[in-house]
Amino acid sequence: MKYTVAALASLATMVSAHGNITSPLGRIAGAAMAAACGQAAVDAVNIDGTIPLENIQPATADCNLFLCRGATFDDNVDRVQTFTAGQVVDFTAILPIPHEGPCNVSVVDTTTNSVIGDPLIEFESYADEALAQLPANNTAFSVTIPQLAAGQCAVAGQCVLQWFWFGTGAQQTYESCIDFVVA
Ligand SMILES: [Cu+2]
Repeated sequence: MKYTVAALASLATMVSAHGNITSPLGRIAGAAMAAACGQAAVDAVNIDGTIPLENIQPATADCNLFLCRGATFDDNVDRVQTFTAGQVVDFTAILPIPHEGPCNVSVVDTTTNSVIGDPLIEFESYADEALAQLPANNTAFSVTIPQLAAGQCAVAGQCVLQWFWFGTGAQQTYESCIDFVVA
């Protein structure tokens, strides 16, 4: 796809970072996402990995932005991490443009896009731009891998740890996913 000058200019205005998880290694956008969401969506995410899903125009009905901001397992089969129940997993977030709102990290069943169990960590008020400085745990926090039912999250692609943040005032939704299996 060739971009017009106007399209490039509109892409450029989207380069205004908001937030993302930088560790553990998260899902990235690739060919499978491009097939469902369009190459422009992949390009937008690759230009600015911190954009909210509202900034992405899905190309087809198969583009599910409300799971991992459209990033798919097929593009991330070599990024699956193995955790054990009780393991403490450290997260690092970047929040260049904070927006106050709720945030959580949950185990999500990717087949049904449903949360398994309780959130592993939950913030009622996250990334509050009214604060002079964000609490340290907004950008560095840990979760503990829960004891799951037998067979749950045992197969790669079945489950992700999803960081979900909604900026209430900005009306922007952020999602980062880590593919994992429980050993
Ligand atoms: Cu934002």
